[in-house]
Amino acid sequence: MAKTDLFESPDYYFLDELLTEEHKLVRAAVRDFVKKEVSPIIEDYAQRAEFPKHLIKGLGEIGAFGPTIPVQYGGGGMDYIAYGLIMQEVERGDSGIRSTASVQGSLVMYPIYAYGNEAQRNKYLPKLATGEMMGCFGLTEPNHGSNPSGMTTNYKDAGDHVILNGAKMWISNSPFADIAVVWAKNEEGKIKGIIVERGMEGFTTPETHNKWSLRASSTGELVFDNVKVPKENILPNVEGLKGPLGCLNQARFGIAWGAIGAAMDCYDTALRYSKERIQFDRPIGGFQLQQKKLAEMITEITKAQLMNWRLGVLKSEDRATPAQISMAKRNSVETAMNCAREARQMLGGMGITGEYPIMRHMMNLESVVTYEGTHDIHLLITGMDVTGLNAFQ
Ligand code: TGC
Ligand code: FAD
Repeated sequence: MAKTDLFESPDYYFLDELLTEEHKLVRAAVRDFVKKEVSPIIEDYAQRAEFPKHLIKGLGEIGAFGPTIPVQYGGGGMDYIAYGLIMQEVERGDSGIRSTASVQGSLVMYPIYAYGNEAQRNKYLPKLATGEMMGCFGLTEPNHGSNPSGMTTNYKDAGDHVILNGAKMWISNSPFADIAVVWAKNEEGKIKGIIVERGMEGFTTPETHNKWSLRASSTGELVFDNVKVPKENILPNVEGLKGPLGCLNQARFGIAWGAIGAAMDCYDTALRYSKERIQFDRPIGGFQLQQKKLAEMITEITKAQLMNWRLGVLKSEDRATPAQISMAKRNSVETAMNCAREARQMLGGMGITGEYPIMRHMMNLESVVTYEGTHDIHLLITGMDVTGLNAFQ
């Protein structure tokens, strides 16, 4: 049976007063979409471990794909607060759906926009913005996750095209993506971005099964067996690891906002439940131990909302540093995981069922804390930033 989504957004420090009318309109449209299209179906799709492909068109219509990409290429031309709000609302529905939007906007459209030429921008961006074309991002390899600089995927010059070999794994959307932005080494060992299209001979995308997390998101591999890729598909304007890491700045920013969306949903669900569930002849919300959980949740959510808002302002002014983004990604995911655990306990046995969204959020967050740089990697990025000493070398 389709579920009614009763979500009410917590805003303890009146952060709405810092938003423009456009921000609120964008947020309202996404919230409405999530309530009507995502919440009623997401539990069933997650249980079946299936990505709800029919949502793609609607995600394009609400501007979830490439909100900050200029309008002339089909993007939303919006600022980073608007982008953050979109990710917050989408992940409030499900982290897997936000993953699809993050990958499409930040990891596929952004590199084509930032590092591509005009022909590449015009060929791909408008279709990616509507969802008519879907993309994925291949950086991680079986033997190179946290240390992508060691990647072995490579291409060799062969006249008007290159020959690509190697494999990527843990790639969101790969099983159904039309194109993949792949990071590979050239013959000089320099990392370059290259657009690989479905249908190119020797290119396959096997799906990864048996995930307990992000079950409503499709994850797979990218396998390149002597794939002939035209040279015109190489992104000309970046070289080195700063190419893919530059994309990750965009996506990690979206996760910082998105994870707090999941936290807000857990808090809101637990708050409502605590007022309705009667034990010992009174609502459990009247017990001090339950109030402690709620008070700590809303405190941490509010701190993270403030951090995200400030980061959004800095990002819109092009002043946010990668280390500031790392701090927010790490803080938001930790906050969300703690909220999910506490909220789940507050629902007692009901907390482990699909009647409520909390367990699904909790399981999803186990991926969110790992991808786009693990919790420990982001801690080390902060450590390096404040000490000036690099723990990676
Ligand atoms: P390092 O020597 O520090 O840096 C190499 C070059 O990159 C530059 N750089 C950055 N540029 C832009 N943005 C950043 N955030 C940057 N961080 C570093 C740096 O200045 C240098 O430039 P240059 O010009 O001197 O060459 O690199 P390292 O090899 O020591 O590695 C550093 C480390 C560990 C922090 C980095 O590699 C890292 O972040 N590792 C984590 C890997 C990761 O996040 N993978 C994510 C894969 S994609 C994904 O998970 C998508 S999930 C999507 C979804 O479903 O939502
Ligand atoms: P490892 O790098 O092997 O790390 C294992 C453990 O060692 C971690 O706890 C890590 O923190 C720790 N560790 C590693 N190095 C250090 C160090 N120097 N100091 C201290 N501790 C360290 N990748 C893509 O390219 N595209 C995608 O679309 C994508 N989607 C994903 C979707 C899902 C569902 C998942 C789970 C992953 C996805 N990833 C994607 C991959 C993701 O980015 C990697 O899983 C992540 O970067 C970690 O790499 P790893 O899994 O190889 O772990």
